[in-house]
Amino acid sequence: MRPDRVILNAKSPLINTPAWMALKTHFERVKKVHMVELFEQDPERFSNYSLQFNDMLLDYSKNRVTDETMQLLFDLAKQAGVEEWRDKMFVGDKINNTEGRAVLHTALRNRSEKPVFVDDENVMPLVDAELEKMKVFSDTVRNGDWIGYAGLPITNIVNIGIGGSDLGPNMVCRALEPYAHRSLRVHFVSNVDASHIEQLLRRLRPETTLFIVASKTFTTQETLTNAETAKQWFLDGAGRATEDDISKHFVAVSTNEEKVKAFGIDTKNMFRFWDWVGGRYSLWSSVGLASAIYVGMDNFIELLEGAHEMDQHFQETPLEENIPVILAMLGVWYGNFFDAESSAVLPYDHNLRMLPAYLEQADMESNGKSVDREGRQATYSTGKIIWGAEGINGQHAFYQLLHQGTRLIPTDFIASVQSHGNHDNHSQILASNFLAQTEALMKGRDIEETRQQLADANIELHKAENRLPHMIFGGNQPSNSIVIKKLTPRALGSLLAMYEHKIFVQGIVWNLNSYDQWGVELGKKLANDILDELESDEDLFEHDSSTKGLLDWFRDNLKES
Ligand code: G6Q
Repeated sequence: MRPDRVILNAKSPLINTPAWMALKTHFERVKKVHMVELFEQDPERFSNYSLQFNDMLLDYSKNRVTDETMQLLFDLAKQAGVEEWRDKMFVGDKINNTEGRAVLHTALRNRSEKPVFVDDENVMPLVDAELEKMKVFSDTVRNGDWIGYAGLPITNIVNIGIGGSDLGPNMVCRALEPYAHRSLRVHFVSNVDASHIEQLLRRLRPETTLFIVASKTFTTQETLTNAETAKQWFLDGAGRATEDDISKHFVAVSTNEEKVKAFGIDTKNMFRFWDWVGGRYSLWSSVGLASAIYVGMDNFIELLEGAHEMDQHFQETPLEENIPVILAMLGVWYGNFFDAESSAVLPYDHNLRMLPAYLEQADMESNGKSVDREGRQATYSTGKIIWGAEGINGQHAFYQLLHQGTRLIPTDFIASVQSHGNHDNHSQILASNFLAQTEALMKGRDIEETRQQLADANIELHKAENRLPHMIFGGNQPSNSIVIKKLTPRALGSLLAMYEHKIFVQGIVWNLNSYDQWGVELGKKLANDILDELESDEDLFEHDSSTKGLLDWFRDNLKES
């Protein structure tokens, strides 16, 4: 086996620090404790391990923790300087050290009067002006006053973007569907596979379609290719439309004015944001334009308000009662001490079905790093694999592994009590499944109980004994229950900000820069190099035999298509 190709001389010291070592010792003592015992020992466990924030309830009592565990985890957070780093983030210090940038998605939703400075400039007037521009534009489209080249109002909005310029607004539109304008439809095109845009365009008419080209850099190949295809479709399909009509059907969201102009979009149709907003943290900025049009600016502002309230909670609440901090430290506990590889997000609200995909990016792109802030090797696990799907569907699919697999998979169960649907019986069934699953994951089913159930079902003794080992559930699988009263724009804002801050805290504990993404940049560069080779049919770069073999296979078969 070849040795590691990357050998960094320095190692991050985290695992030798007092707080870490204290947790290690503690872990050895408590690792086998079953949650059933913890609940038996403390009849008040629910009230001791749950918190309320506005209309949100966090119950973290079904975790493999004691008071001592939590105290040691908070000690670790303090030792890592979570409070100091948090304060630096909110005041615009350039905590994204590899790119020399501030990290200020919180300024986008700063609903207080407080100024926020980047390089001595108060950015709040810029933020407010852009929000105002979004309001005017979204009102105009929603009221039917934005008239296309053929004299018709807009009925379909197509957001062309990828990654951070797609997942956030897409997820928000799905989550807030009940608030959507009834005669507007919104679509998201991200994949450069032509099937994506073609299948959509077949259903649309140029006269009534508005394209939002969303790209922070305005250099992303997939987005610009899709945008060019859309432009061509518009010009070809629109009959008497000319280049001048593009301004009625194409707007841009970007930080890069030059590139927007070069693409042919009038900069008066450009919505701005700034380099201190990371792509995956940008849904609060003008990247949220599609969602603002879809649900209306008032609801978009409510979303910001909800996030701002969570920002205040995160800033002002002691660590011991601080929801993002608690969730983050529980994640550290399982990832670094129990060696949990992944963590599942299981929303039971259908409208939150895109949340897992959104959080996959938010979390894994932020904390999927193996080098610490100072460039030293991280000798401990960092970001976990985040995955998930609608909880209720998962019960009929992958939950088997959660209940009886060999891995420890901590879960976030998310529910809204009051559905936007009109059938109460559905809500009760949904809630009962939610409650039953977290209970079963915690308690499991021991041998005696299982034997009794088999006897009650009149299963013959020898069959029952054969079946017995397969029907035992170990339990002790941790879960957080995050329950909101109703999925309103405000509640959604708080929920998303909660996860953003959880990710932040974990990044600080692991001493990472959560705000760069060199892995993504690598993908963009490599693809461009290989594209040159595909287009020119010449071998321009050295490749391993696998990549070369595949490249040739693609070349041969692309010629045929
Ligand atoms: C987000 C990432 C990445 C980015 C996309 C699109 O944090 O950097 O997902 O959002 O690559 O980039 P553009 O917005 O520049 O097109």
